Amino acid sequence: MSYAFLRACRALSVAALLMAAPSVFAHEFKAGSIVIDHPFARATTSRMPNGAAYMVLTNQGTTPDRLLSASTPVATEVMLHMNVKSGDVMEMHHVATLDLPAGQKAELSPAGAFHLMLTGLKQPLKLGTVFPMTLVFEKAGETQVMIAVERAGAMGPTAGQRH
Ligand SMILES: [Cu+2]
Repeated sequence: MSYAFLRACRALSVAALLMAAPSVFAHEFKAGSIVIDHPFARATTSRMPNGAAYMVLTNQGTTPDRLLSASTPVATEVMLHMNVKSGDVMEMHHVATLDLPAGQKAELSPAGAFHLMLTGLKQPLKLGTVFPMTLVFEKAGETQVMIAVERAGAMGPTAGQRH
């Protein structure tokens, strides 16, 4: 199936959407029975055309769901990528959807198998800012989350850290 890209908020300038993160940032979102925990991206420089976003998706419901697509005003496209080891080389493969089985957790992390690739960044992702991303789930529907831009090597929340 083709990957649907929603292009919301086109009328708003990208600069207006890159705002400073408030000091107390409730960094968990909910769409139906899907909990989206700590969505973050790594900071990029002006020479980097692409970025990546990570988050933990938990399906607290009793029926399976799927992440169908994602979009953000700060990039041309958001694609779900899977890291696949090919010999000694790690390749990124585009996958159409991410399964979210009932009662389970799907982790999109720098060390894990999946991430959301932001291609065609319209400006660098600046450390300490946040930007919106729309996630579309098969059953939970469409929801907007705020992605926190962390340092370039960020691996996500450290154990025990509250966010
Ligand atoms: Cu990728």
